Order: sequence, then structure tokens, then C-alpha cells
Amino acid sequence: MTTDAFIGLGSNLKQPAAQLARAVSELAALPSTVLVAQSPFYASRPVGPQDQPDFVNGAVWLRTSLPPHQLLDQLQVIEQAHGRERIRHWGPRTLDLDLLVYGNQVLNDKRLTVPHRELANRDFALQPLLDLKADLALPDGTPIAKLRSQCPDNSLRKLPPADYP
Ligand code: A4P
Ligand code: MG
Repeated sequence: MTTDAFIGLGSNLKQPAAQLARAVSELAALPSTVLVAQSPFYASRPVGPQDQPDFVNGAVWLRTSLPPHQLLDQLQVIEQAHGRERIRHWGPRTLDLDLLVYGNQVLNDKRLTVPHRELANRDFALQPLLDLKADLALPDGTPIAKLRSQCPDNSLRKLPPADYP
């Protein structure tokens, strides 16, 4: 059985757009997984500590037969391969991969909260999801489009494809 999973990508260190582009290839190469689509990339102001560079954010739509915790394991392997260091909560990072939505599943355990707990507050995650699937909804039926219209503005700027590496 396969499940549609949506992954948020973020970076604000060491050529962020290049970090994201490489991560998209690595996600597409995961076992038992196909890449359905990738969103445009966006520049956004940092949420959380302001004394850090702007982020580049995007999202991918995967179709996978990896169970959610195995998918998280794989996301963390990719983060590590990008030299991710966990120094400060919501601080700067070379690559952050968040499991935003995993089919209609609701998960809440020590390792995983799905849908992602901050999703409703983050235009840099909601907008790429809408780009990927305009009618996407949370497991409780809330349309992503509705969350996007109510979400705080974070100066999202779509990067022209020419700015991608
Ligand atoms: N975890 C629980 N649920 C999930 C999930 N759905 N996806 C756990 C991924 N991980 C999940 O994450 C800590 C732990 O969360 C993981 O070990 C996993 O078991 P982390 O990435 O190591 O730590 P963190 O990133 O410092 O904390 P957190 O809460 O994950 O931060 P976020 O939510 O990732 O936010 N501003 C802009 N403009 N763009 C950004 O991308 N990102 C952040 C980080 C802050 N500000 C930002 C951005
Ligand atoms: Mg994270």
C-alpha cells in the first residue's frame, strides 16, 4: 500500500537553494518511494529567532510505502548528510526536513507529530503545499487553502527558477 506524504524543506545556511535542490533529488531516490511533484522555492523571513539569515523553503509530494517512522528515519539521514547540527531550537540550519502530512494519518508520539504541529502558522509550508495540490486537506477535513488564508504573513517571495542551482 502506498501513501501520499508531503515533506517541507527549509534551509538558511550554505547556499540554501542548492541544499534544497540536492535534497529533492535525495528524496526522489528514497527506497519504496516516488517523487510525484516538487513545489517552487520561496524566500521567507525566519520564524523564531530573528538574528539568523532568511530561509529558503519548499515542499515535495512523495508516494511511499515507507511507514511514517521509517520515513522520518530517512529524512534524518538526509539532514545529517547535509551537515545538519542541532544547536538551537528554531535556529539556523543547513537542511530541515519536516513530515507535514502523511495521508490521512494523525500521529502523536515521542518522535512524530503529524500533521506537523506548526503547519497552520507557517505560510512557508502552507503555500508550497497548495502549489503541489490545491485541494489538499488535513485529516480532519480542514482545507490547506483555508489555513493559508488565515496564516500570519511572513514576507514569502517566490524565487524565480533562474535562482535555483
Ligand atoms: N518531530 C516531531 N514531529 C515531526 C515531524 N512531523 N517532522 C521531531 C519532522 N520531525 C518531527 O526536530 C526535533 C524533533 O522533532 C525531531 O527529532 C523529530 O523526532 P528538529 O528538526 O531536530 O529540531 P528543530 O528544527 O529545532 O525543532 P522543530 O520544532 O522541528 O523546528 P521546526 O518546526 O522544524 O522549525 N523560519 C522560516 N522562515 N523557515 C523555516 O523553515 N524553520 C524553523 C524550524 C524555524 N523557523 C523557520 C523555519
Ligand atoms: Mg524540523
